[in-house]
Amino acid sequence: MQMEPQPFDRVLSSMCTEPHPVAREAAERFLATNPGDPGTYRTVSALEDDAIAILGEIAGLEEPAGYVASGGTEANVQAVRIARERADDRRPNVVIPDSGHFSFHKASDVLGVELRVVPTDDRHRADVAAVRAAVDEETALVVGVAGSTEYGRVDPIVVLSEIAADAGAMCHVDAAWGGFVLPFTDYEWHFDHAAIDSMTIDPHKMGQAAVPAGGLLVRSSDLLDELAVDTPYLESTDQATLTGTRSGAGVASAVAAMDELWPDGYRGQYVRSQNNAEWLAGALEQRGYAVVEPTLPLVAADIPQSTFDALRAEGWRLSRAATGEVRIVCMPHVTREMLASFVDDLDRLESR
Ligand code: 0PR
Repeated sequence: MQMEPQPFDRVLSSMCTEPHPVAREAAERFLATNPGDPGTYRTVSALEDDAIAILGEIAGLEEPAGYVASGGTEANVQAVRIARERADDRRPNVVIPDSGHFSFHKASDVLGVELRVVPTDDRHRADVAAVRAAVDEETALVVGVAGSTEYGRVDPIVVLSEIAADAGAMCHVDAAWGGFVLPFTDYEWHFDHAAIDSMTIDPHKMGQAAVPAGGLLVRSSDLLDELAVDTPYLESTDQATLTGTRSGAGVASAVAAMDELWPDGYRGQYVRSQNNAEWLAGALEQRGYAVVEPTLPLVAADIPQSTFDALRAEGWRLSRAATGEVRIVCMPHVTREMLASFVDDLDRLESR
């Protein structure tokens, strides 16, 4: 029996989306290639250079360096690994706001670094005073989030990077989700704006590439050397990625999507998504729900548990933030029509 994937028409909390048609086509074409062996799979290896060049342009990186990872988790783990390597023999700690993604907990487990999780302020952004207080001479890395998973908020990246620099620590920005919408906002989030050492920016989220396509960028290629291990029997001599064999489909689809959409296509999508988020926030507020204002295209709202359960039973794919709000991520597949139908269902269920 042939199985079909779940349709996107009621998916509201995911950070994945329908890949752009050109990305889907490129993924299929490169399905059997392995950029983990660039000596053999030369075309996809060249495409990876293109991917990093465009990601670098998006993120304001003058001399682009990095690689296409399996996702934001791998990119974040590797960023922590680079910082740990740079921190010499000290037992290092990583300072991160509580809005940081759970992949940093995996990094901490795997790499044996201490995670110092500090509170966010009333706007769900890293509390700068708390970050400053947590940083000490053993801090290897300060993490800022540019587009948080739960509320889509952007930390004060410039200040965080200054705190890091003052402490002799590195600064990592997690723009896994936000990286493809932030270029069209006034936020200061990228390499040109601050002393950032590394960044996660995922084509397989708002970038409309096929999974798996995460992005790790580093300020200079010597930072990648911290990750490199020798690969004696391959034509290439070392490998900086965490995975060995990896998907050429992700790499090729990332390039196809970015070639097609950067910048105008992404700008148009940002405008549509942001308008949708603001429309939904307004509709929910009108109905008396407490809403976290969508500063990026992500709406969080206090919807009672019984309604949440009823909506899920109707097929809406929804999840909650740690503090309970329902999250609606306005990904490219989330149209105004879909949101209107969601609000209709909400009205019908609430009036029962
Ligand atoms: N950094 C941030 C800010 C993220 O939001 C995420 C994932 C990651 C890193 C990790 O990225 P990968 O999942 O690519 O490794 N945020 C979503 C989340 O955890 C991922 C997700 C995607 C969840 C699709 C569900 C889903 O259907 O909620």
